[in-house]
Amino acid sequence: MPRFDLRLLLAALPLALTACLTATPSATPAPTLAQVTAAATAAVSAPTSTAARTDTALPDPTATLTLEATIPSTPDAAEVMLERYAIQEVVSGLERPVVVTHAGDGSLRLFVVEQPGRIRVVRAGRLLEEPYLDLTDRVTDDSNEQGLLGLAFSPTFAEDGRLYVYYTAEDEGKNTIARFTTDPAADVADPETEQILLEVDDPYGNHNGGMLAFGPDGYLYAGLGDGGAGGDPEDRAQDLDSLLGKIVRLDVSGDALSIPPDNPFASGGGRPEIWIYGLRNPWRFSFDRLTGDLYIGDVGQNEIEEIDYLAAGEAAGRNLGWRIFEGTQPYADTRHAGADPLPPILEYRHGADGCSVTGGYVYRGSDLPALLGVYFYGDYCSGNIWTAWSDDGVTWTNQLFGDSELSLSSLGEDQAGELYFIDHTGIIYKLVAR
Ligand SMILES: [Ca+2]
Ligand SMILES: [Ca+2]
Repeated sequence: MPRFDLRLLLAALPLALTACLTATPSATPAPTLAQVTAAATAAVSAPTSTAARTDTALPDPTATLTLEATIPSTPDAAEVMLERYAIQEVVSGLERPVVVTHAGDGSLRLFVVEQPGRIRVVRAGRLLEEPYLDLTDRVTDDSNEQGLLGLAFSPTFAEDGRLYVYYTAEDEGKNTIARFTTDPAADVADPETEQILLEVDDPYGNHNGGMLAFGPDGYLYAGLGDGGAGGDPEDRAQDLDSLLGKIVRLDVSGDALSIPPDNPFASGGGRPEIWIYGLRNPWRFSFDRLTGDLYIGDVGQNEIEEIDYLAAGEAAGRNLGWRIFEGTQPYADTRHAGADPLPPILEYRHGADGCSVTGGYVYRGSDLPALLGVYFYGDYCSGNIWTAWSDDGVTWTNQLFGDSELSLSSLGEDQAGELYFIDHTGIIYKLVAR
């Protein structure tokens, strides 16, 4: 198969960060990656890391948080990285792919979501012609952020045959979460088995969220955008009576949807489905499959893209800031719904770095041991792929991994934890060693 080289931006972009040479990655990741990380010193403007974050940061919407970047100082890393890794084409010919995932059933199949409303199967490297599920009759993608946006298989799919999708409904553009049930071994599912679990009215065509993922607790998490337009005009992300601008946490283990009893507003104070709030458009988020930590890429307004991090057990009821803040910058003085906003761990400004963040995954595969524990994410507009890691969840090291030149709509994992990158133009790539 052809190889697609990761290429570093070696042009002399101004180094916009102030180096704060405090963090030397230790146990995680392994030393080989620590060498790779020095590429930032080769003049790439990597996203800034918010060193020394505390739970009480950003108490004052009129304040501006000072950022300090942590940039490793090992030289010649760009060469090391170029020698070690590449992204390799797995399958092409897809229509606007936005998800690649697995069913956890040992079948080694990859499932790819095409935004217009189809799920496709890749088996043994081959894209099956017949769609796994064709929902184009009920999905709208009239607006470029609408469509079939999310897919998650039940953690016990091999037994229960349940899968979950998130789409923009033909019916008034509602954000819709639905379950389908199928023979787990089949390569085609039946669209008539649909059971709609949650519908959320959506006033505008953009910011529709779309991520679905099961957490380590077995609950289904879904990311909803703030509804859209610009600047969250109805202040929904801070409104605890709205599901827009939230990540919700749902118990789908029974036949009907139910609310986990330990959801933060399960017994009042807001919609019981809410898990965290203050999000603008959490297009992609993921749980570290080893630690259960939550990573969110929250797409910014006009200036700042951000990555949020919530350690396992510390996420419930947190306010991630929007629209009081865009990244770490005050955006709009707004009603303060509850807890103090939690700042991002990483942010970057629109420009050469990109314009729309694509949250990714912590690498937990077996093919690339030097990358264990490293979070990969990127930007849709620039195609940049970055890595980030932390020993303590407080001080983060962030590093450009490469300029993929992809329209990077999503990252994905297979069952083994190997990483994939999706080019929205129709191609899936896998991260490989050279
Ligand atoms: Ca919307
Ligand atoms: Ca935020």
